[in-house]
Amino acid sequence: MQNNEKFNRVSVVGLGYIGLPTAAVIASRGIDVIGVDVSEHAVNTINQGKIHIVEPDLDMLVQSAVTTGKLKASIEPEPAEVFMLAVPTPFTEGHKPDLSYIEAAVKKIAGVLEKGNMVILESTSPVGTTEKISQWMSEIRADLSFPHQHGENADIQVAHCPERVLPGYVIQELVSNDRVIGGISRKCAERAQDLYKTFVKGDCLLTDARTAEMAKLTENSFRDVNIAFANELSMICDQLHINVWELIRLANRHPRVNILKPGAGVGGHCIAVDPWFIVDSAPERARLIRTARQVNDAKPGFVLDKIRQVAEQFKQPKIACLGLAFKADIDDLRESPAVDITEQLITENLGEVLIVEPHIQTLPARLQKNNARLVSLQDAIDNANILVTLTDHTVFKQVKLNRLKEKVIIDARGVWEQE
Ligand code: SAJ
Repeated sequence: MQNNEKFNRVSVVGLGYIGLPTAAVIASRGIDVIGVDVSEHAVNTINQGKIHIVEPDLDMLVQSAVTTGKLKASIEPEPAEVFMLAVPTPFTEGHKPDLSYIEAAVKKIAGVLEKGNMVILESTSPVGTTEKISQWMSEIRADLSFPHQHGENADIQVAHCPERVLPGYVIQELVSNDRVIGGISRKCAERAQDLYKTFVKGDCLLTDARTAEMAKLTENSFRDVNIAFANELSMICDQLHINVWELIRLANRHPRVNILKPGAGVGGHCIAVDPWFIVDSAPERARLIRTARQVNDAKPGFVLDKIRQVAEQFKQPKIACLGLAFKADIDDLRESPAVDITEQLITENLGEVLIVEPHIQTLPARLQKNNARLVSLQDAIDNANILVTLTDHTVFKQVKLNRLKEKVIIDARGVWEQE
């Protein structure tokens, strides 16, 4: 069903990994989109039809949306029928959610709001945030009515529709994934659904705002808890001298068992963050979720200990760290346990650190030290004494195992484990 006629102008606030693809996809449906961001660099880049982040197929989509005049970026907000907020929600000291980006975005758009507009929060947020947004706006715009006070009769609709796209597949998943849409009132959810139906092929599932907030946190906590189970198993198996990869392969042959993969730790800005929002809201109850976070956060330290142990066998070892990205086949180094492990090795000066990351051209500043260099996979295999897999990039899996015979291997990602 095409509902484009219902929306002429949509504003997306925050033009990062979620906001920019969302803006471009909506623009591709023929709706005028005005993207707002605090970064002049991002705004200028987008207005030239280019992109400032890496995501497959996004460049072409943005270029065409800008060329046809459907997408425009700006520092300052402009009037629109819908405002979609896609700004970061990190945590501060003590794993407390930091809502300052949302608050700043809300204050920014409040001035241009008009009766009949809708505000949709896309950022992953603690339970209660959508209601807070309605509250913040009502404090600034006493001339308008909001749904936390006036329900179905409010001038402004406010809803939460958490993003759930997987980095690397964003353009595809933005369209194909089902969406959970939570309104402060039913009318808010229904109006938001009208917008999502213009570009989503998956189902739109309506609920209240609090349940939608919790649904997103639950999805990522589910994954975190399951990865923690795999990581804990890997550490138990190490102690018991059992090959964890073989063990998981065998256990997964049970029809109702599906264990995930152990790794060097859980990275990215979602799975390692979102469970803390649940813990913060219900600290007494969220025991399993908290423990899972702690288990996953402890895994990089375990991998480091393994490297220290084997490094002792050498006078001045060459240690190859394979992969810096937080997961396979992407270039995103943010919140990556692989970067933390590599940095620690460099700082401890255990030997020369050869870094292989095929998706980058230069090392991040924190790794640019005399005892470290970015090398090719070939160079690492030829020259390192110890090889550590920190990311399971496909290119690493293609290495012929007979080339690794003379090496000490710490395969934290199971890259070279075979059936
Ligand atoms: N990881 C493992 N073992 C596994 C699976 C993942 O160690 O078996 C690690 C990865 O290496 C990585 C981390 O977990 O370091 C997270 O990777 P991921 O692929 O599980 O997830 P993200 O962070 O890229 O994206 C997640 C997705 N959520 C779920 O799959 C439930 C995505 O759909 C969300 O939209 C995204 O978080 C988000 O923005 O919240």
